[in-house]
Amino acid sequence: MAPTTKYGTCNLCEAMCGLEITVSGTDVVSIRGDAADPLSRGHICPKAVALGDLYGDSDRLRKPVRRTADGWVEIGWDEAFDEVAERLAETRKEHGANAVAAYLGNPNVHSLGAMTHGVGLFLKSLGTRNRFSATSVDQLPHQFVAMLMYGHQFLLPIPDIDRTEYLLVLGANPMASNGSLMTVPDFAKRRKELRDRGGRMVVFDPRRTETAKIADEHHFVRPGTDAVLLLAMLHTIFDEGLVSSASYVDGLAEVRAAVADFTPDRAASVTGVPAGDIRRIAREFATAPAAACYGRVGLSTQRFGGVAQWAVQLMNIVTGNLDRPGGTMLTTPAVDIVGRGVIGKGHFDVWRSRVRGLPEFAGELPVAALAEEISTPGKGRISALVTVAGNPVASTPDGVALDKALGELDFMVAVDFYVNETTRHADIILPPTSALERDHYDLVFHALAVRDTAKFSPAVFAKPEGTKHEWEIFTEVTRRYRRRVPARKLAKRLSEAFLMRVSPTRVVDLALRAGSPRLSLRTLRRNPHGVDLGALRPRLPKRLYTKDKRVHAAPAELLADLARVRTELFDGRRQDGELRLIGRRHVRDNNSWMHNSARLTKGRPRHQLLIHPDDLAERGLTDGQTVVVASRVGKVEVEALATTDVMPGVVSLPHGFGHGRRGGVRMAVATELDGVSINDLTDPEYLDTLTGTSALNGVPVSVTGA
Ligand SMILES: Nc1nc2c(c(=O)[nH]1)N[C@H]1C(S)=C(S)[C@@H](COP(=O)(O)OP(=O)(O)OC[C@H]3O[C@@H](n4cnc5c(=O)[nH]c(N)nc54)[C@H](O)[C@@H]3O)O[C@H]1N2
Ligand SMILES: Nc1nc2c(c(=O)[nH]1)N[C@H]1C(S)=C(S)[C@@H](COP(=O)(O)OP(=O)(O)OC[C@H]3O[C@@H](n4cnc5c(=O)[nH]c(N)nc54)[C@H](O)[C@@H]3O)O[C@H]1N2
Ligand code: SF4
Ligand SMILES: [Mo]
Repeated sequence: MAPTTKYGTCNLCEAMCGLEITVSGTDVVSIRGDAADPLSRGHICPKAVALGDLYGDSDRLRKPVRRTADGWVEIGWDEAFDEVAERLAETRKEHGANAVAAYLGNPNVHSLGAMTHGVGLFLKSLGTRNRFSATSVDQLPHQFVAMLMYGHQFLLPIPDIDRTEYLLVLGANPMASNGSLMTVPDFAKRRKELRDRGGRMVVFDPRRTETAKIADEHHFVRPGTDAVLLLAMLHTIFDEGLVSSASYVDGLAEVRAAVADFTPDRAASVTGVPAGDIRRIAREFATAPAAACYGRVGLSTQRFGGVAQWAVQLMNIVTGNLDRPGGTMLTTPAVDIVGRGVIGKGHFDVWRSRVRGLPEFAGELPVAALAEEISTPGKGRISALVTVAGNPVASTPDGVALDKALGELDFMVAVDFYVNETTRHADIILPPTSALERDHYDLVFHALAVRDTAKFSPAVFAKPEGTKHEWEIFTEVTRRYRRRVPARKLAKRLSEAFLMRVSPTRVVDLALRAGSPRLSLRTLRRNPHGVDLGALRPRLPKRLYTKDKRVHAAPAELLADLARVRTELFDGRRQDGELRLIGRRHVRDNNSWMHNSARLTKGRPRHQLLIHPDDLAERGLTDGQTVVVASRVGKVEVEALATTDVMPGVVSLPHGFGHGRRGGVRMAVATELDGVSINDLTDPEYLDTLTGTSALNGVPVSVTGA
């Protein structure tokens, strides 16, 4: 068949790269970057090509399967839908709505149908307070702080990287991740443009990362101490009279008082960063023509994630960089998920988890509580679980305990196309089509991008016979479930009846037509590379969702949490020989789930424990040997790799390895890969206790010979 060219969007990470895909019949011939995409400008990373591998993967499920004593058996969709609806409704009838729990993984936000019909329709029908997601092992502190300061959990200021003169990066590695809560395809090129216009990039990270290596300055910082580092920078900015903040900001006097004892000298002993550097960088940041402070996963998934993200916002606010070109800015997306109420403002601690009493945020409980909510008997116990695009056994703390807990469920259904560490426990798996087989519009990441654009990408391939899209799966399960649950128990929202009748693509069309600028699917279909809506523009104070339309710089919850920072970091003593575990990402890995592509996994192994040579020597260990890494909850054996790229006292393992260690995972390439799961070491009790976010970084561990 003659090859044809199609244009698409990669949905694997947040960068939304434009793709030029050559296809022949139902085969992918090649995948390249789309040079005409106004946001990604031709950039792709190696994972884009693996979208073709995912599409062709023979381990990828296309039909529903049931787990039986003799293994997995394919069943018909009708039978699968009925059984799932019946078992969920039955559990609700017998034990109440909260006995059915749901866990939503990261790919939900990358899938249009999962957003509209999964989150928007199915989940609401379940009416459970036992909702969990990857949010509490990721960006929860960002949303928590945005809710308190700006009045809406999704008013997340984005670094205006294309115009900044000073980019201060903490706990993020965009050279590997391609940016997060900062959709920034081609970080390397934008970094180069920053340098070419005379700007600087400064990175704080316990590892000399790929991003650190192309920075003007990189400083090691002890894991979990960034809050103190940033508060000391704020101290300096107040101290030296460098504050210049907008008129709509309240609470700066309280902030000033609160940071008074966070002196650079004190911070130096806590963080390992010299006081002179803290003062100098604070000064440079405050006096740059335009500067943006950005902190990501390394800051949010640590003991003081809430305070650290608050301090990031304050850095931008007190220096007048919030809402300024080249500072941090809000987006103006064509589909305004904030303005249209698709994502609510957020709420906190309206209910708590049953066993440990952890607070909900925006309707979700911390996933660190999931295993105990299943394993602890009593009224209100979770006995049925729905997972959608999630692999919590590999991706949330204490995978061993969760793995065991999943085995104790009465019923589990997974909407997923792989049998992996988590879904192997499901009674039924409902597999959706893969990315190249479905329409795509990015509802979430357009709202987090460094430039306003809009793009609709129709499915590259027609849906193969006998397969279902995610939204079709959710519509069918919801229909059959609602039939089995008394109507008075179900939410009666107009939107739900409406969603039962329309496709996600139609939803996008309607939303585009209601937006500003007024677009439509027709316009976007005519512009397959995407429409450029321009650089980010000032939106404040109008865009604020606080009742008084003012920025609240000093929320009481965050001020109060400083007591915990002081107790643990000022007064706490580091133990001799103690090591702190941090994670890492690589451009060829994607959380825990893209390891079945031989193209991505081949080459130099990247599963090892990174450790400083001095720390190895101190323990009488040698480079390359197998070591035992132990934490409060678990133990793994893995090869050590000596490197001065990690700071002394810090060790690093990548997230999402170890697929072959548990048995029952049906991913032929992935299970052959060496490595262990870092989350067999992370601790469900090691939290940012303010927000309930797991502290996956900075976990105390020991390393000994095997
Ligand atoms: N120690 C440590 N742990 C971490 C992290 C860390 O840095 N260190 N990072 C955390 C972060 S930031 C995140 S976001 C979480 C991720 O945590 P999860 O989202 O729970 O895990 P993933 O590994 O992303 O698994 C995604 C699952 O979705 C399935 N899937 C992929 N695409 C689709 C699709 O289109 N539809 C459906 N229905 N299923 C699909 C895959 O088969 C896989 O089962 O992990 C967190 N865990
Ligand atoms: N290739 C690839 N891209 C991805 C993903 C992937 O798995 N692979 N995952 C996607 C997802 S779900 C997300 S959320 C984003 C995450 O995007 P990023 O946040 O950019 O990702 P990480 O590489 O985890 O960067 C976190 C950095 O924090 C550092 N760190 C750890 N602890 C601390 C600390 O206490 N203080 C400081 N200052 N730094 C610390 C780590 O060394 C690491 O370099 O990436 C997305 N993009
Ligand atoms: S950076 Fe890579 S994985 Fe991310 S969207 Fe672009 S091509 Fe896809
Ligand atoms: Mo994430």
